[in-house]
Amino acid sequence: MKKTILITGATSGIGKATAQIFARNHYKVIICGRRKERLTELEKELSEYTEVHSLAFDVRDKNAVFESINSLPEYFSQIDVLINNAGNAHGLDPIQNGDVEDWDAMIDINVKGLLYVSKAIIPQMVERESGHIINIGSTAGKEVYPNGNVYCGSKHAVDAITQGMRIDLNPHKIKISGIHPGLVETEFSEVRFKGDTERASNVYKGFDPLKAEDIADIIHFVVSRPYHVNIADLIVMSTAQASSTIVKRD
Ligand code: NDP
Ligand code: 8X3
Repeated sequence: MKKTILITGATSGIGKATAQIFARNHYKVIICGRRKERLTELEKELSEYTEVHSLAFDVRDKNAVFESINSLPEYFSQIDVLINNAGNAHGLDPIQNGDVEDWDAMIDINVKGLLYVSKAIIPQMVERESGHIINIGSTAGKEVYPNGNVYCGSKHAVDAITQGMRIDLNPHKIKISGIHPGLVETEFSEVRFKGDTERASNVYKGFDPLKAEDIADIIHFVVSRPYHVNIADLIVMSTAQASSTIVKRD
């Protein structure tokens, strides 16, 4: 029987590449994000390989999260794998200059959004005593870099929540994995720098950054291990990167 995967943040970057690899590997795929036109386009593309269902909601909107997930047609309602990927950085400022709206966005999306989506799906996994949840953290969840303050805090929270999930869901036979990428060239920096494409592209200049497909490939590897193998925690960086701030550029 085909397994079903739900991916948040599938309209771009890591989430989109993850939807593509799982569709090609014949999972039923539920793609989520706010941008409906992108979901429609991706649904069309992936439908060549498998059955696809789109859910448009903002992970910050608790009611929308529960209503959307509870409204899934029966064919898609058993979720075997959840990829909590939706998230972004907003701003890169010293704490004293930080924008409170940016802080709200990062905590509400990266932390609370992840919790809402998990809360909507975990009960069915507990009932079935099976399932796999992968939380996309970051190297920013393993170390703190200058001006990263609240984004790093949000990803440290994801790391702690991932560990907590693993402990609490262990008796229920549910696998929990944390994947922590370094610099991946996606729309991430465009969002962080509020559409300043030049500043965004400079982040990835002079070295070979990770691509969304590199992370998607690793997510697929983690999910496709036999039941007794759980890759609990994984840090992935470009070879040019030694830490958040040490990158060998040309
Ligand atoms: P992108 O900006 O390319 O993708 C972000 C995705 O998150 C989009 O699909 C976006 O969809 C979705 N999203 C953002 N806000 C919301 C919201 N409020 N409600 C629902 N969906 C939302 O970035 P990446 O692919 O790089 O980022 C994916 C994850 O990887 C994030 O958690 C990020 O923190 C993490 N990460 C990224 C790294 C990088 O260097 N790129 C490195 C380490 C971790 P839409 O706008 O349509 O809602
Ligand atoms: C994204 C990686 O270093 O830009 O989480 O914070 S970094």
